[in-house]
Amino acid sequence: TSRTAIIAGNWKMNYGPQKASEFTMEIMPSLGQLMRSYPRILCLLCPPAISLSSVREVVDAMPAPRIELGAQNMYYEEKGAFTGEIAPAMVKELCTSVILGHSERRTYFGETDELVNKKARAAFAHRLRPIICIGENLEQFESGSTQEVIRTQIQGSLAGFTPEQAARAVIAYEPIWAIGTGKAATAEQAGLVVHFIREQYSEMYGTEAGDAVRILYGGSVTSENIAEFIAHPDIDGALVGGASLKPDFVEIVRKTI
Ligand code: G2H
Repeated sequence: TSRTAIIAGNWKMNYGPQKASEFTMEIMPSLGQLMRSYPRILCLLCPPAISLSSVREVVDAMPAPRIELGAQNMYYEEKGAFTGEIAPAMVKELCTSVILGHSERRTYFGETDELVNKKARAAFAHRLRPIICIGENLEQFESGSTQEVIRTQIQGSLAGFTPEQAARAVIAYEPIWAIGTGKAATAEQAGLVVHFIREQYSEMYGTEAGDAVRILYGGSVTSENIAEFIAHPDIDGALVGGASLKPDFVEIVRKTI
């Protein structure tokens, strides 16, 4: 395919400014070398919002191509009385991308498809790349309603995009039962759902957008299993949680290229 791979490290609520800076310094030499050697991959570091500046400083000081920053969340309003939130323009100062609707946001903070959709529209308005997370939980998986759940999430979270916007968005398919559990989906399982997502996408936004959109797998990805996922023609990369906090993250990038 002509799609460039993406490996995104979602640090979740780990590493404050100091530790984030140290860890970035630790991985940048080997990560930078990989990125200089292989042009067809994009790497995203997504630390907690409070650590974005310190990671930005290290990345700027050790320049390497296509290593970009992403936020883990943001609000959709421009500014004002929204205590505790960060605005799209603030994210844009340091980041190219923003993770939206992660299952942890949906589960612990009540985010709905409607809210995720508002945030995604705000991301486009500020030329940020939204990484929109979808995925079924264990009960839905076991009752065989995965496709139905996925279809509803896609239609809700991605409603009203132009085909150009739709093509620029990134989708992360994260089966909730595989998140942080050490129990990754098989590449075959994940590949089937990712293929289904691409079909839905084509129906909504045309085959061009369906071909162009990058779809990532997320859920207990490590350097041990990344190759299987990448081998699937519909899977374009990974959203990595736990393993993105260790030098193993560089190994994941290495095995993607
Ligand atoms: C899924 C993933 C990253 P982990 O949440 O978003 O985390 O790799 O720890 O399962």
